[in-house]
Amino acid sequence: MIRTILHYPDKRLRERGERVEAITPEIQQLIDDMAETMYAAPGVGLAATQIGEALQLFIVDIADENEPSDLRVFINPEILEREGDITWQEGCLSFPGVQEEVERAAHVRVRAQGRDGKSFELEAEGLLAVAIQHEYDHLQGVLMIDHMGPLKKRLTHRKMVKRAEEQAST
Ligand code: GNR
Ligand code: NI
Repeated sequence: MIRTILHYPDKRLRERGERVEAITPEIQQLIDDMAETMYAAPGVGLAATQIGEALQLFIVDIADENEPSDLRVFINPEILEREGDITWQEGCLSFPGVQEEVERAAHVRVRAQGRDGKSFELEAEGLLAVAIQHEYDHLQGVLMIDHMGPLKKRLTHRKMVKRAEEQAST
């Protein structure tokens, strides 16, 4: 089922995800819903907190449209190492129409559990590293607007509030 993606300034985007204690059929269903929602959007990643599920769970797929899909599931993720710097023009499904350069670590090592509950470690760079850090932020209630300078931040905040007000009145 495609789920509704929350848009800033929805307060639920500021919630921290709670640890997933067991990979139940409900969690498996949630992962399926998240994948369907991400591919429909389309996006390269989606965090559970973006659909109002305050859990430590995100998915990423950075495969090109003309490549086979490459879904990666991260449950209870930990970033073990960050190295170097990279600036990437980021978007976020919770900030439609907003694009901004964000500085991140160029290289990360992450540990998480996969869909089967098995722990794995992964080293990532480029877009995969950027997407992992972007999604990891979501699980802490941290959003791309928090990485912006004060001017851009105010402008983006106003734009998003205005849009939410317009949508509430239609
Ligand atoms: O679809 C998305 N694209 C993207 C581009 C650059 C850096 C990060 C991202 S993640 C974003 C989807 C999203 O909002 N995930 O939380
Ligand atoms: Ni996002």
